[in-house]
Amino acid sequence: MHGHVYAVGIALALNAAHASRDIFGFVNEAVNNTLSILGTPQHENLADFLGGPTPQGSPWGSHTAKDTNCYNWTPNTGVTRYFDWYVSGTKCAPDGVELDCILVNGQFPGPTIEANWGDEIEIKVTNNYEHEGTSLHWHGLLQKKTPWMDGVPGFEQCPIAPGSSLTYRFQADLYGSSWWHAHYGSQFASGVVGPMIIHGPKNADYDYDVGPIMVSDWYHQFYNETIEKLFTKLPDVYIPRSDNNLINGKNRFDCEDTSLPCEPNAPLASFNFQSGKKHRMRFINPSAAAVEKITLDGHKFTVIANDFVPIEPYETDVLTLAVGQRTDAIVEATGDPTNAVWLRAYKICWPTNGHNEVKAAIFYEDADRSQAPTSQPGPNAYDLYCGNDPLEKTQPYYAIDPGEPETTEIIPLEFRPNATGLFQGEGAEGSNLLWYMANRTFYVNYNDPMLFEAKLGNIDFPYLRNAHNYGTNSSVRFVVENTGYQPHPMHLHGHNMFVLAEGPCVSNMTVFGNERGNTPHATGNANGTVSSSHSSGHNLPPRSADSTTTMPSYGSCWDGYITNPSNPQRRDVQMLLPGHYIVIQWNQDNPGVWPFHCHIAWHLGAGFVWTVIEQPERIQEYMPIPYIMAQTCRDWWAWTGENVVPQIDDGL
Ligand SMILES: *[C@@H]1O[C@H](CO)[C@@H](O)[C@H](O)[C@H]1NC(C)=O
Ligand SMILES: *[C@@H]1O[C@H](CO)[C@@H](O)[C@H](O)[C@H]1NC(C)=O
Ligand SMILES: *[C@@H]1O[C@H](CO)[C@@H](O)[C@H](O)[C@H]1NC(C)=O
Ligand SMILES: *[C@@H]1O[C@H](CO)[C@@H](O)[C@H](O)[C@H]1NC(C)=O
Ligand SMILES: *[C@@H]1O[C@H](CO)[C@@H](O)[C@H](O)[C@H]1NC(C)=O
Ligand SMILES: *[C@@H]1O[C@H](CO)[C@@H](O)[C@H](O)[C@H]1NC(C)=O
Ligand SMILES: [Cu+2]
Repeated sequence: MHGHVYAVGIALALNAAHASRDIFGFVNEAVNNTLSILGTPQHENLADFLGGPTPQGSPWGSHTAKDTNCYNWTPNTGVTRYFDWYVSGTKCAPDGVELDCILVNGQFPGPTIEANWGDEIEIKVTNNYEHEGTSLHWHGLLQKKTPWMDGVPGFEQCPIAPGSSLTYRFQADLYGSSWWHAHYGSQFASGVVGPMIIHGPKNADYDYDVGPIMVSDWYHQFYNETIEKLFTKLPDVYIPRSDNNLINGKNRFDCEDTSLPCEPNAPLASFNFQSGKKHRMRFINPSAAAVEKITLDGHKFTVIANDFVPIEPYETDVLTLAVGQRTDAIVEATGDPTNAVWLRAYKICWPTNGHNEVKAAIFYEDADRSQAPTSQPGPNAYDLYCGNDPLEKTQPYYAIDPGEPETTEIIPLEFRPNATGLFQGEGAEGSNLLWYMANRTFYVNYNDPMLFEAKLGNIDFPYLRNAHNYGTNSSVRFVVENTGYQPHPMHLHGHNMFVLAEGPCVSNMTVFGNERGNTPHATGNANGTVSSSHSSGHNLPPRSADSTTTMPSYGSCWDGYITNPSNPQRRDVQMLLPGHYIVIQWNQDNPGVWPFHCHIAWHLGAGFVWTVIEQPERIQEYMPIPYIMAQTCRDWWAWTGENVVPQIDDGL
């Protein structure tokens, strides 16, 4: 069976023979009440595509990954996949620690979207979370035919008011592995996430598709408390630390480390291997902040795709995923049929309270499933490097030469208080730290989506919208310069970015205050402990290295060298390391109003957003924004007429 839609009221048949104390991911409501079958024995391998044999052999006919430019061709399958989702506040306990969460259909991770390339996807989203609006974003899809369906509040829609629904409908315009998540506040850090698998042509052979493997940090604090503390008054600087690490929403916790209600022995995730066969594993990082290092004891990965971009396969023994990133890898089961080994994920590059490693069991077909694996970690299991694999290694399978851009922006980053006083957020009682991109920070207006204003011909947005009109330029290049000591996974909506170059921007001494490039608070150490003595009692006070004054002249970091100029890496999230720059570029082939932002929840919420206005004349003249989008605003305005929206953060 493939492609189930696990809707509300899912009843999971628990096999009584599977003892409830089995640690390997049997859905067990006593200790893990999140009703997700991901990473449990109930989850089955995925098919090559949904719906069985077709007259053309596949839903995309004879098109291959090698010969198809998916930025200008998409199959039209005529098939719609329907989903019915309810967002609600609930208790959940993925690792046995009971918390307030916001979940879709009571599941964590949320329901899987599975479709074929070119299918339509229709998702009715009802907001049953009584305290707040919400909106869902379909990460990595281009939304070329329906840019109003991208799900960013204040950009393409009003939030879905409590008690209201919005039916999203869009085409699966790229293929591969991805995720969906709330884009309202930082709701995604409290559970509003799930996988999205789009079947398309293969660029490598394998026997089994193991399906989505979501690897994420986990906080034992509800997201709005974290946000409120982030916006406390200087000189207090609050550093949100993650509490645990999860694979498909599963791990256990040492209950002595928490005062919250806690059940020990929550189940771990498990997956099945067949000896001698090749397995496709779809790794996704939906963390709030951490970089994940993923290894599989005694096995190698062959990387075949990054984000929604198939690449020329290469081998590695460790995968590095920053927030929002995905890697599809093939693992050959080289062990014998009785083997059982650990899949490991280790969270780095963000302060933690420990519990950095999560393990899931990989059982070969004849393994003793009652025993935990005893395999040992590989040499790179606890590697601390936050960056993605070198650009030389990650060549797209379908080559595109980006050419020279028509316009270029240099974007230096800063983390500093509002020089003139308060953050606009109503809840903030004084000056606090905000992110600035080229001296501009960001704050959204939920009530007035920018795409709708652009449709009316108004693109003269308030300063705090940080909006930049790239007009009819055929392509745009950004040089983003990070002189600070924090890493930033940079995400652009509506496009796959060409990643032309990356490299160091300033010396380790300037960024970190030492030549070794050590920064316990930013990159973590082997056990994730954060040194509080490092900087006068605070972990991350504003340091001079984060201020524009330390750079002699912006635009001086990149020497103009492009990696693989005729076919540079493309993806939708790229890691920008501390003290480094990245050079990205995209073709303006998708009229819309798109955010370019850091995907760390606690940075995204603190002003780290740049608004790209792409081809506004075409928005005004041609874009048929449907009536339901206006209705969502009317519902929102009605709700906010009677309820106060305490928007402390920038809204995204
Ligand atoms: C967080 O949300 C809950 C539910 O709306 C609310 O009761 C609580 O006051 C909020 N906390 C903060 C710090 O905003
Ligand atoms: C900075 O403070 C001023 C004065 O209080 C306020 O008008 C402005 O909106 C603030 N800027 C931001 C980005 O919050
Ligand atoms: C940054 O913006 C502020 C206004 O918000 C302005 O006063 C200041 O001169 C700008 N700084 C630079 C270096 O452009
Ligand atoms: C290209 O973008 C720049 C902003 O970087 C803008 O000033 C210019 O008007 C745009 N050119 C066209 C032809 O739209
Ligand atoms: C800076 O630190 C990094 C580690 O973060 C190290 O790899 C690099 O060699 C250092 N650079 C110099 C010039 O010492
Ligand atoms: C964790 O790291 C800190 C700082 O490097 C060190 O002082 C401490 O001993 C380490 N703890 C363990 C259990 O390794
Ligand atoms: Cu960031």
